[in-house]
Amino acid sequence: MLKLLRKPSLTLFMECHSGLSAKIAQEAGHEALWASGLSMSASRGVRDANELSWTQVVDSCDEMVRGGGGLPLLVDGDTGYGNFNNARRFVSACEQRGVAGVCFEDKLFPKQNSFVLGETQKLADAKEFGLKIKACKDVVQSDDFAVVARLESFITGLGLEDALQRATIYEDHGADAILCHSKKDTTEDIEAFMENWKGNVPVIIVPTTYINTPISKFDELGVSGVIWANHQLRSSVLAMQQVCKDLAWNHNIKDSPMVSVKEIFRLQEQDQLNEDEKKYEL
Ligand code: SPV
Ligand code: MG
Repeated sequence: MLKLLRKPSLTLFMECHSGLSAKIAQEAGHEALWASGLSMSASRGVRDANELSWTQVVDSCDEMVRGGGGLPLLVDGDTGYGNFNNARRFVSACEQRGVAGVCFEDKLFPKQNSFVLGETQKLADAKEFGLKIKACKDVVQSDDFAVVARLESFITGLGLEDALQRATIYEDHGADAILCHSKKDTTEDIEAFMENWKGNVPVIIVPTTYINTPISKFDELGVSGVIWANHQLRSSVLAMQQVCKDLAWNHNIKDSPMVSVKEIFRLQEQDQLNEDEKKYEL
């Protein structure tokens, strides 16, 4: 993943939350995947507030690594599920399962999603978070595995100065990349950060609220990675709500968007099993 983030052109990460969604992203031609905490939680019917255990997240990553057919997977590790020790155990478990990188945000456990209204969570002590990143880097085996430090300064209203100071501390403690998050509907925070930060590691952004910005603008600003953070989840919810209503109210699916059962079999590679049965069964 580090090679990918350090290349001159933008790396685009597509959200996934299951083996199936990872496969769909890979088939569409995406080059990298984002295992979204929001989507993994929502798809299991719980809040994005550390209601999923970290072993549930690791199990989901295992599915996504296999479903993504080799695409590098960056996993949303929230705040690291506790202190430096919990975070590094999570990193090791992810790396053992073929994950390509983990992102930790500088909030406190249990976290809340950054877009929750009225969210006033305090940030972690910057030095302590830096040491958490360092502890994670110290257990990573592969040179290409990325430990990403995510800044929540703009989300919590602390602003540019705090973001710049934190980014420098995190880079000094070995962060391979900085994820700069913003909830504005313009690129104002990201522009301010990119124009003022003097660090060297790649910067990743999550343009959920400023989704209509052309990606050429991110390139011009010097951003290295863009995460489309929740779009498979949101579009699938719409389709699921539609078909449930159609069947509940009209008892038919003539207007419901859906694929055939045959397409599901294709995505599951049923043909391969049929072939293998001929080979291995009497
Ligand atoms: C996620 O996808 O879970 C993220 C991005 O962390 S956000 O929802 O914007 O916090
Ligand atoms: Mg998240």
